[in-house]
Amino acid sequence: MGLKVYLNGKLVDSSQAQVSIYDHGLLYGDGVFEGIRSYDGLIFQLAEHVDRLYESAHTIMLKIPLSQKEMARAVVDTLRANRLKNAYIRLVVTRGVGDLGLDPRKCDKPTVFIITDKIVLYPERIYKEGLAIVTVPTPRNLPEALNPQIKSLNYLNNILAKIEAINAGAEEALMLSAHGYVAECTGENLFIVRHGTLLTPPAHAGILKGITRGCVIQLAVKAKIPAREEMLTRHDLYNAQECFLTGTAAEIAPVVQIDGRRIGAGSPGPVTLKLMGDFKKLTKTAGVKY
Ligand code: PXG
Repeated sequence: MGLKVYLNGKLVDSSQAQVSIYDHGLLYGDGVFEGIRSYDGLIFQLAEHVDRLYESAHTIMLKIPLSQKEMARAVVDTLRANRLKNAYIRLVVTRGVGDLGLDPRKCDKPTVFIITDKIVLYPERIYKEGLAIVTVPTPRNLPEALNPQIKSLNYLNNILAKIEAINAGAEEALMLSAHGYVAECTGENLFIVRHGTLLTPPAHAGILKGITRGCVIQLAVKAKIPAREEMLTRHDLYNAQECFLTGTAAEIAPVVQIDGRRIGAGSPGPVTLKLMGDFKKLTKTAGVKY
């Protein structure tokens, strides 16, 4: 028997979990999602992720047929059914089944599913030695056209960037805004350390304000590391002493090379290592028990 997934109110075997080809999540990317982690039986930042899911849904006028409390409960139930202590949790809500037109009014019931599975992280080597990333030609979506705070099922912008990074032989893509400022990577936010100060692009650079990003800023404040948002150029990145990425899947991943330029000493720096340690502690102590 495979893993159980939550699908529209029921726990079913993953091999039996099916969604219609008329689902607008599939036909149009009309839906929203979240990626969450659990560590040693603690769900990390569950309320923050559920809040963000409901905010994304509200903006696209998608009414989720569960309360936030019921959604959190469904996450717990799914994890328990699979006896997973360390999991990657994917929450998806789509517009549901409709016809072949765009009109969301034709979809009367949203599709809700929750997958809990083992996680595939970057290999351990990445956390010791750091990543090499490259700037890709595809700019991040114009936030005026599609606000990246909406975590929608439409990730082609990021997927194109990922393909460009892979084609260039790099592990991850650095995406710029349409104006050429540093935005983020395909599923991670970016930070640099410049003369002891932690810097990261603000929301108006066209980024998703990541939950891990928020945690890292709080950890920095606690550790008395000055931290602020600032519009950054590639020049700022090339000349930083340290650089790292943050995301639910990646956690904190050091970056040691950007577009062929070595960053700092070419190995994970002291601020990065301190924050990685503090973050690890946080994941093991804070969270919703199940
Ligand atoms: N930027 C974008 C565009 C993202 O999609 C982040 C930043 C980091 O946000 P959090 O809240 O996770 O700190 C994301 C995260 C994955 C994966 O498995 C991650 C995301 C989406 C899809 C897959 O790495 N989103």
